[in-house]
Amino acid sequence: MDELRVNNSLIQLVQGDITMEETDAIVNAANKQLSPGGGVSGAIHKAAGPGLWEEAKKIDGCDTGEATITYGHNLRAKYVIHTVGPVYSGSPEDSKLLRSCFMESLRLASTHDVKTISFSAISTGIFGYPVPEAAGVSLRAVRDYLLEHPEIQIVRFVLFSENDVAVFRKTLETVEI
Ligand code: AR6
Repeated sequence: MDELRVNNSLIQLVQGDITMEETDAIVNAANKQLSPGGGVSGAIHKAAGPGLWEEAKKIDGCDTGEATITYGHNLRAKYVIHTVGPVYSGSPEDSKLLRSCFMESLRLASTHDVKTISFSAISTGIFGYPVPEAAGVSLRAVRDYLLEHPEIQIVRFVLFSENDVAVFRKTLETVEI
């Protein structure tokens, strides 16, 4: 497994299906309505069962760059943290919003006693964020958070494709502690 130690915490990269993760929380690349949708969100809702949407629809949506939390229902993870990534536009605002997705998700993790958390590659599918750019923003955001928050022990990126793992691995090698 590819990993980087940040003080006593670990950033890990794995290839796989995030719905199978046994971390305390998994992070969904959600839409603003928190509805099932497609991509990883559709897969998470399918695996979690209808209770997830029942719970999520009572929340008043989620803005881009923000995050909200529900239970994991039929998933192994206790919680699903839903964050809405930016639709890639090529403007400097994209990276600010993507960084905010990670910071807000991790803040929710800390306040819910989540010690291990798995992220999908937010915004890099339907929302069109180029993977090399997203990898840099995402990995640096997590590194920065872990430097200040030792209570989070493991942050795992669960990437769907072998190519995404290769891109994240190359980027992880450039992240300084
Ligand atoms: N496990 C891990 N990663 C996955 C899985 C899975 N089971 N399935 C897909 N991916 P996307 P976005 C990867 O499009 O770009 C939805 O409809 C996928 O290969 O799911 O933030 C929402 O409702 C890609 O690398 O998220 C929103 O409307 C990554 O997850 C919109 O899409 C993210 O791709 C969000 O778009």
